[in-house]
Amino acid sequence: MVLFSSISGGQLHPLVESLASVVKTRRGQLPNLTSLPANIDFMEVEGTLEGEELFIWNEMHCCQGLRKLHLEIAILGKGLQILHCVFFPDPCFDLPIFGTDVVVGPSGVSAAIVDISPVSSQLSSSLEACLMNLSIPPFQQVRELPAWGSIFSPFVKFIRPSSKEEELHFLQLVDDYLKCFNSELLKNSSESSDSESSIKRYHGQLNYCRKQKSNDKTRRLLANAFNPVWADRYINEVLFDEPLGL
Ligand code: BLA
Repeated sequence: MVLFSSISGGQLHPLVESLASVVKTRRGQLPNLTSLPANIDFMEVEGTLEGEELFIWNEMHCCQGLRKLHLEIAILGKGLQILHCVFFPDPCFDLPIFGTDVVVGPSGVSAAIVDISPVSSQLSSSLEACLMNLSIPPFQQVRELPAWGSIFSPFVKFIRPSSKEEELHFLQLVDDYLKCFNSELLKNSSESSDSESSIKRYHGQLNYCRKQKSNDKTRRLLANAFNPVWADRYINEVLFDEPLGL
């Protein structure tokens, strides 16, 4: 975190800072939370893009029911900040994938997305009921999902917040989604790895990872800041590594 202040002039965008804190608080409520051993190559990364310094900072955990909880903040000079967070389930548990991504450019937040994405045909009825009960604020600028966005659930929110108030509404929404996700996790238990449903969820998670990897905007930014080979390794090994075979 020390490096952040030297690179970004000490200024994390308030939405990035508050979102990281929401994720950390909800993450801290999960059972048997443990840090994953750091891959030193990748946990803290520095590069340059068009003369500006790029810094990436990662946290990786696992807990009961989740094979990987990833929280990342990337800062490019004064112009660009990204918060990226995905909770990947252990396919033996009947759990979906939680994901949120916020991209802040020179003129403010350009993209804010949150979803609880199914890894089998649909979300469980208890999770659907929880999400359906939330009050969804009326965001003014709803963005269109790219073609690979078919992995997201009907509850996906992809917006460009048009005011500080909408940024706070988005923050509240992420917290609400995490609350639903956590309560689903707490009542879940493991099924055998050779059960038909575990195998289906494994393939569902594989599909999620492969579709996310086709997001050219992420790849382009990383390839420009570092190089294309490094970008592919980072995407395959850190951002969207595939679950180990069952
Ligand atoms: C878009 N992702 C983007 C954009 C950039 C990145 C620069 C374009 C912003 C815009 O269109 O306004 C870059 N995102 C990154 C980088 C990282 C990152 C470099 O996370 C990490 C180092 N992306 C995710 C996850 C989701 C996601 C978990 O990583 C959703 C849960 C979604 N990002 C997502 C979507 C877009 C996007 C849907 C818009 C893509 C498009 O419009 O084509």
